[in-house]
Amino acid sequence: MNIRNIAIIAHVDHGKTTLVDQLLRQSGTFRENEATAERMMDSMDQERERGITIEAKNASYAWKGTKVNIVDTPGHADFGGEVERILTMVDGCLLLVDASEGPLPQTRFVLNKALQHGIKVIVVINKIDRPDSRIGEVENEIFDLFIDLEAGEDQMNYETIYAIARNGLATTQRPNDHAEAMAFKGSLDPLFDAINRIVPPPRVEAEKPFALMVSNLSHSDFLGRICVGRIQQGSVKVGQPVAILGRNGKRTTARIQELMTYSGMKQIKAETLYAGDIAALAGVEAIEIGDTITTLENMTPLKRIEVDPPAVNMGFLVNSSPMAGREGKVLLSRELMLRLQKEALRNPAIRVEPTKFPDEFLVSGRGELQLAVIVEAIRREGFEVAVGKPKAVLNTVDGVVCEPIEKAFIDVPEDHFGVVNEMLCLRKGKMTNMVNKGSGRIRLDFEIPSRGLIGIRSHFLTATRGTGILNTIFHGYEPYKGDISERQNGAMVADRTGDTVPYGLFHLEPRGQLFIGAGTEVYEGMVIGENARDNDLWVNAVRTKKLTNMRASGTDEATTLSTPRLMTLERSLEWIRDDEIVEVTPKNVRIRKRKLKNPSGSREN
Ligand SMILES: Nc1nc2c(ncn2[C@@H]2O[C@H](COP(=O)(O)OP(=O)(O)OP(=O)(O)O)[C@@H](O)[C@H]2O)c(=O)[nH]1
Ligand SMILES: [Mg+2]
Repeated sequence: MNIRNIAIIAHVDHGKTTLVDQLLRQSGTFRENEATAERMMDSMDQERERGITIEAKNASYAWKGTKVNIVDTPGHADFGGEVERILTMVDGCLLLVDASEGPLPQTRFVLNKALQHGIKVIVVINKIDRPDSRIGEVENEIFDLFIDLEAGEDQMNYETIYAIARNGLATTQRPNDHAEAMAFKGSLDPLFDAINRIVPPPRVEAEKPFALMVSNLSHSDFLGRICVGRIQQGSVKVGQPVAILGRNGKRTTARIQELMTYSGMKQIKAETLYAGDIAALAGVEAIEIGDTITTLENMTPLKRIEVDPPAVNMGFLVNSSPMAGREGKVLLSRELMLRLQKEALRNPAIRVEPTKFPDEFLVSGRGELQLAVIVEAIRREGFEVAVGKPKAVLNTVDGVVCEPIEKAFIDVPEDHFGVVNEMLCLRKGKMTNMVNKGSGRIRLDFEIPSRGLIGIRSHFLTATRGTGILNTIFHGYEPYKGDISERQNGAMVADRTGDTVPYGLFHLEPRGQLFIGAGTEVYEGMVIGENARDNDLWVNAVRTKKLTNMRASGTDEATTLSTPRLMTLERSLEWIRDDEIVEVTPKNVRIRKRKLKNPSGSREN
């Protein structure tokens, strides 16, 4: 059988999932009633809600007698580790670039990885329907990017396709202007043909003993762990005994229970699979991404995948709040550890370590979003957990303490330059370049510690009224840049347990910004707002009006409260200090002091 294996890579939001969707549809992969939702590949709840792809996913379609395995990858920088391991399965990739935004940091990152792996690249300039598209310029920028990344002569001879993924259109002819792009009619046929023609068949060794490197792991309730990878050598049969070659020469054995291949978005059973195809296999439980599955005789593992080191970590704790267990099941120390280890097994960019406290584990990942996604997943499974402040992962190089630095690429209207510059400088950012595009917008490049970026996105959007664009990418380790001033304000903390009432909260409003409204159950040590001053303020949030036998003369005090500030998981993680943690249950996100007792012991009346 003719096979092609491709990945689809790009900066976040440039239209990868939309294009995969259309490729599957137009190749007749879905039956009539199957293709219901848009962007079917973004099948996880969190992906649908956040509108971004979080996990890479496999699918396949057939075109003119060739089976094309296609992997959709996430574009967000926090999930870059996924892209890297996916590239080990493919021989070609579609590099999608937005016709208006042009190549952005993640475009650079993924193209660099593709070039390093020697993968054939097809450039797809997408969204040519955008009124602000600038196709010619974007083409030049892509060309410069290839040069800059030192692409080889062969790699420089890439072909370019122009597309409107959303409408399922592709052409090899560059539209001369926007009107021409809009008048364009057709289908994705030129892209289908280009893939079959340009992407080489899998570079595999069919005569050698069976070997597959695990590029992805998933789980099925029926089959248990499922390993996904490309068969690099030989062939494999159901029932075959295999050896697993792990890290540091570790070797175990197992038997293949089930063998599957991709057909559309589904996995279908197969008896035998051959070199070149992407296989999903069950029966091997103890395995890590990067391990080689091979015959019992073969002792040579395939080259392991290495990914960029984690930049951010945070503590995951057993939920010990007074309300623990009321809204979900509390994960006990051992259960929490197993749950986190499962995450690390699926994702080589995640690391889990014990801490000096038995109830707390340190989880490291590429960025805060990646960690927040894990917290969110745990809570959706019905569990409770608590998490500490995200921090940069430090690294000692030649006796010097170093921290991860990111490059931040910013595009803002001129009049927001001041606020944005100040925001980044306060967070220890250093401007390395500034270009005035002459269009009323400027481009700024910064180098900034990863920890300076924690939570910056929401502030950035507010400061630029939603008009700014901020992209970041890992740059390297540099000596520690010194303390970044934390939150200036103290917390407002409940000094006793009870239900909040409008009367009690009304008296607290002048003293800061509340996070909760009336009728909320609070406990001693729970943070209910931000103090206007820099110290922590322990308050009585459940105070009720003293009853007297005298009738209040005339007007009662009006108790209309202003809207509390909604503290989502992400906002809370950014807001908290070291002595605070976030309690996450399936129903609520609460901020609390690590130590619940008021240190001064005094109570407000
Ligand atoms: N105007 C226009 N919008 C498009 C086109 N293709 C995709 N989009 C829109 O771009 C947005 C992002 O599309 P996705 O397919 O989710 O992008 P993605 O690259 O998969 O994003 P991540 O997986 O999060 O990196 C969606 O709102 C799409 O509707 C296009 O050709 N033209
Ligand atoms: Mg996507």
